[in-house]
Amino acid sequence: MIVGLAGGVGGAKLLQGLALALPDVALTAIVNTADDFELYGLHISPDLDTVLYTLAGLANPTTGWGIAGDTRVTLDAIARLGRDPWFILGDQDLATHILRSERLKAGTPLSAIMAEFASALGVSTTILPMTDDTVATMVDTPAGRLEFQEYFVHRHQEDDVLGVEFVGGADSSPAPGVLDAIAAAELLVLCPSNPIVSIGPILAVPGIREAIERASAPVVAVSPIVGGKALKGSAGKMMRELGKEVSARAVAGEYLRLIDGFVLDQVDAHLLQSVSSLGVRALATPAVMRTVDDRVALARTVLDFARTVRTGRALEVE
Ligand code: FO1
Repeated sequence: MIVGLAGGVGGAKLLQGLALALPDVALTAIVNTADDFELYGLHISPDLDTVLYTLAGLANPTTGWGIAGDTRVTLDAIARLGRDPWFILGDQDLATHILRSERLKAGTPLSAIMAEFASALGVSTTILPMTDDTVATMVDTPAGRLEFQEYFVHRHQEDDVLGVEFVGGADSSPAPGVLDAIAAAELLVLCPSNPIVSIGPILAVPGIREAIERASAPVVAVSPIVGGKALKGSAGKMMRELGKEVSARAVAGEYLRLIDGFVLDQVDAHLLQSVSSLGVRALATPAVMRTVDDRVALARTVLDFARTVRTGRALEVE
């Protein structure tokens, strides 16, 4: 079994590559839910839905999130009633949020709801939320403490980031199946998602980091930073504002003692030695996934590389 930890768009793309490269191997995705929020009384789970739609072949190819060809009739009507439709929810996408909210209100755990959705859409990958509990990424800025989507979408990531907190994280428990999947994994992949606000919340759920540290499988991370910039989203700007270097090497540094191998893009090949000096095996390869073929190719490279990395995360650190 292969287990991938993922946030939204970048993580979903590599998960799709893994699913297509190894159609007969069980794949489990453990997905960030700390970006979840409520809007119009509905529970929105952006990263879970991005993974679900991508694996179902439904994702909007331009944005990576939302559903291809979706319309905005409801959102236009919401705007006509005087509300600023700052978060784009297509009509088909809204069906997911309506049903999920109804099921949550009836007491069904998020993990069970995602299993139902995956089955309905013919997705064989097990898509697990990191937790069924409520965890919320809060971003501290000069304008005050902001909910993640308020910072990320509504305010266009323009505020300086002074700090990040995963409220509820310390009191949360892994969703059913998460720890078992990690223990049973033959390979663990930290997908190319923001290390701070996508993978960070998953590792903050008590028990998950420890389970990965204990896992006998090799752990390989793929850098979301290419050429000193984030492929998507706010990782670069956020890392800089938090006083971190914006580089693939800094991402590897975030995962110290957790990973055995690190995959970075070929344009960052000059960082290989510096990543190796962290005690992590490193590989440079084309890591930008523009097409579905790119996703499969990167997945195959990660799988081949994982066979060569030595597990033993207590490696010496410079
Ligand atoms: N990202 C945006 O930048 N703008 C949006 O309006 C937006 C809407 C949206 C709707 C559903 C969904 O599943 C994701 C959506 N995203 C949108 C992506 C999302 O906000 C972020 O990419 C993730 O939360 C970060 O991983």
